[in-house]
Amino acid sequence: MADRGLKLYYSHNLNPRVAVAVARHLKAPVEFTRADPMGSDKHWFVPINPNTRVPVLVEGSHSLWETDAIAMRLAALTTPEFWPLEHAVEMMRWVSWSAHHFTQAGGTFYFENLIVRRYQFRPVDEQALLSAAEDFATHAKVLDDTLAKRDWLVGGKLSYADFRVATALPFAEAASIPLAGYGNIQRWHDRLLEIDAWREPFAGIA
Ligand SMILES: N[C@@H](CCC(=O)N[C@@H](CS)C(=O)NCC(=O)O)C(=O)O
Repeated sequence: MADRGLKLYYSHNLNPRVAVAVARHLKAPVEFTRADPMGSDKHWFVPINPNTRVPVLVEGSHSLWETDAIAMRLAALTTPEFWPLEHAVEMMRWVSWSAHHFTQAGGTFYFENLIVRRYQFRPVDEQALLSAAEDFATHAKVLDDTLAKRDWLVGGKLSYADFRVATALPFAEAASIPLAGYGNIQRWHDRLLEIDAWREPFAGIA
């Protein structure tokens, strides 16, 4: 693939972690640039992402934000089977379910137990954690039951759906995400952790 001057802005948080893992797994020819979009880089970040969030994929004069859109673009450029268009509806189902249910719940543990505790800009919201625990239990059962019957979520092989649904799981231990008892999820995530790009997306970069 010709060098398109792709630049991926990232931090080590949940969503940019997924985008970096995708880029590395697909061996996309991106230049990785660590950024602090809500802090020291805010003044120049707004034009490339008015939401002041990472990840952002800059391609020439075009900037693309949202992890899912970036993953779709990188797959289209390098490895279309990672976002299989013949399974577009199933892909959409799991990407949406991750955002609205499973990673929504897991992300609350990440935010309250890691980010809020680290930066101490407010007390930990214990009510939010209780509510997330309830949601997590509901949705983890759905995923665990699904994974009882298959190794990967869509089309019988690894795809972006697996990366996206697993967004919060690399932080499960540190963020106290209540994964115990979901053996199928744990075995599936162990399979993901065998992939270098998923296990160590930031190896060798800032
Ligand atoms: N919906 C966006 C969410 C992006 C987002 O919330 N990014 C957070 C990290 S998870 C961020 O930029 N936080 C500031 C930082 O990491 O420096 C996506 O899926 O890409």
